[in-house]
Amino acid sequence: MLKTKITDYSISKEEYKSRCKKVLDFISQLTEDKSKSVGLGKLILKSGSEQVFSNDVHYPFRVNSDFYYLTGFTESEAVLILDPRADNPLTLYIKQADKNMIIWEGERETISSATDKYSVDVVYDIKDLKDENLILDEAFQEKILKFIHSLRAIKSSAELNIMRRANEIAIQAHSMIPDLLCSGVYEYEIEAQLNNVFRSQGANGWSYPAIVASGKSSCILHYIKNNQKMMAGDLVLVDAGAEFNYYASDITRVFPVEGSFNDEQRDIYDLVLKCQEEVIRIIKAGMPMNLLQEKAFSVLGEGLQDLKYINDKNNLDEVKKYFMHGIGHSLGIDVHDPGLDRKTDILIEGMVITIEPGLYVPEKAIGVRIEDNIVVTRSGYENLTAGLNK
Ligand SMILES: [Mn+2]
Repeated sequence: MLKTKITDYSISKEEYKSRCKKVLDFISQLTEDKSKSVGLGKLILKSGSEQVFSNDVHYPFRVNSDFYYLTGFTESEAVLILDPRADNPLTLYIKQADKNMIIWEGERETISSATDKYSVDVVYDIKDLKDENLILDEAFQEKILKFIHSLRAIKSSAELNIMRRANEIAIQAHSMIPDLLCSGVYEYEIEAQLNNVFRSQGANGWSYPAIVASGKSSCILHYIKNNQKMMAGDLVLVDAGAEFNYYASDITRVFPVEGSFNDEQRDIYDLVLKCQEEVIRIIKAGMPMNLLQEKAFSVLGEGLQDLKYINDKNNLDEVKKYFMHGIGHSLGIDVHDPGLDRKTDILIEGMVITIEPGLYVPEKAIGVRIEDNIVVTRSGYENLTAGLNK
């Protein structure tokens, strides 16, 4: 059996409270000069509803990410209202279980348990929420959500601890892969082993469906069929991460299915690795995100020209034929976390981003992407994925 580490990865009530306070202050600022028309002046957030898998079976419920960020509350059918002008600015409405639900699904939070546990001012039953309290002004809501996303982009030390653990679990899963690979093994067998480690280490599960893509499929960016038999001579691209305490990890590695890379595979792999290392090296607070993308284009362009894949390293269209996606994205409660614009934003201390250059040559069945998760610090970076070979 795999041993599970026992450590406190919770986020304090005070931290949730201070997140909500920032949002309340922001709403107050926005509404200072405005009329008190209905729907303006408050944020209404829903935790989400269960989704049907088939007939009367549901997918496991996963709470809305903004709702989780502000409350830590994870049950369905709840509503959070942030209204700085109300007597109770933070109000949580929850769906309590009736006798029948307790028999089939077990306990849910009650008014009293939720009042104890969550840092809101008051908790009511969802049945007491009047429809007129749900009228909202979409444009106003969007502004508040954008502000929440800017908060979410910068991680606290408690969040970073959770994300370190999400990475540790994913590293443990990825580390097993080389021993499992040989000709005749199916891609889904690797997927199964990854999910096994995620769950047995206490993660919620995957943070996105694992990509196990061998041969030509390694060039399909979001391949999730994972149903091919892997063959000697193929390479396999594995892009998989765990969600731990609602925070994602997102790691990609590429391996030869049997033996070692052939020369063409090796050339591409070495170039992507060189690019990733050079991009990571220049990360620090104050660095514009688009310079990371430009750095990747320049390293890959030069390498592709040397390898005679392209004629002109400065012709971006030629480079983009082989590297057609972004260098990375913000990572957090969502695997593609909001709050960081790749074209315009500047890195800030406490942001967590992925760095994932790739090169894809379908005609040679070579798809290589190498992806680590990086915390931006004042003077540089912390690589959360440093413990995994590449
Ligand atoms: Mn990614």
